[in-house]
Amino acid sequence: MNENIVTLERHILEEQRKYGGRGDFSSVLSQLVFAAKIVSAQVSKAGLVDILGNTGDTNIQGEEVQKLDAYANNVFINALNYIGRVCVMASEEERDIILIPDKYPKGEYVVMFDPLDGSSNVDAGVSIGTIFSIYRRKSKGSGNGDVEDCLQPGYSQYAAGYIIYSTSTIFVYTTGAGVNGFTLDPAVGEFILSYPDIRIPERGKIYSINEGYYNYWKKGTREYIDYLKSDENTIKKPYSLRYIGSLVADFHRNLLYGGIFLYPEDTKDPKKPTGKLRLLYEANPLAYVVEQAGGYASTGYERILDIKPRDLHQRVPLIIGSKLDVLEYEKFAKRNNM
Ligand code: AHM
Ligand code: MG
Repeated sequence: MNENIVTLERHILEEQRKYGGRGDFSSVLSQLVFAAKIVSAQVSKAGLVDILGNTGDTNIQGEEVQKLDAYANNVFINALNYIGRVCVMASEEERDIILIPDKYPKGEYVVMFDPLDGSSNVDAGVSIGTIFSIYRRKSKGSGNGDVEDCLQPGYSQYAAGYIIYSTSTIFVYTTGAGVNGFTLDPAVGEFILSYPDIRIPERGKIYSINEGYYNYWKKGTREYIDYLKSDENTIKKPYSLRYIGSLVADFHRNLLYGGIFLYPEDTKDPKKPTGKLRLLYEANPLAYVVEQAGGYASTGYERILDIKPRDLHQRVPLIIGSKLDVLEYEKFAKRNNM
């Protein structure tokens, strides 16, 4: 074997040696890697559910088949709850915080995740992903953590990342010292370093937004999108529109090639006037990744990582990607959206 091949496990180990510690954090990360492999295997069989047994139905072995997002949620919870390193979890799929069962010891870390983002795309075989965010606990003692441990601002994140289930499965993460991506080699079941030290171009050529909502956006957002396509835009023209409708996939492409992803606030659903995406499970972890890669994430008015969360399922406008593009959007938003 080529001695320069860096597996994700090796990377985790080398980081631990570099920064010291008892390996508690490494074991949280290793369990996320393990869960990612399980979910990846299941996602790759997604097109067969109609044949092997559908959601809510029983399959040919007489077992109930779970929806893929509920399945992924259970995989991540069960991979993390017994290791004695986690004190509390939260998931986009669960209304309340997830406590560690009494029989297991509790640890120092808080883990939050969106177990399967973009799952409405599953039936069409479109890329989907998992997004995760890790914090140190704030609560005292060695018992369960609480909701305040989960409501820390994004700048306090200890680590964050995502897994994209696509033509290949890719695990991208940061611990605050750059961003690295690893591709799963299905033949040996290992993630191999394939995108070392990812840097997002300062300016991109891609914009990603659900333009069908144009009439529901605020004025500043409409002006910004008009501007990208107009002759006034002398910086980089034309921008290409790329929108998969699967956040992890749209984000990952823009991270590699440069670009801006926008899910701004709109008036489409008066119950969700602040956009659709969740601060804790989607915006914060991706904001941490993008900043570590040299990009920026904003609501249009303020830095995502500076927001003090109020509740577990809070939604925020999310504008994220190449730094100069996001800063330019902010100018339009601050002028005409507020
Ligand atoms: P989900 O968490 O219910 O899967 O929804 C999040 C998804 C994102 O992946 C994607 O960016 C967005 O919803 C697309 O929404 P829309 O169809 O409104 O453009
Ligand atoms: Mg989601």
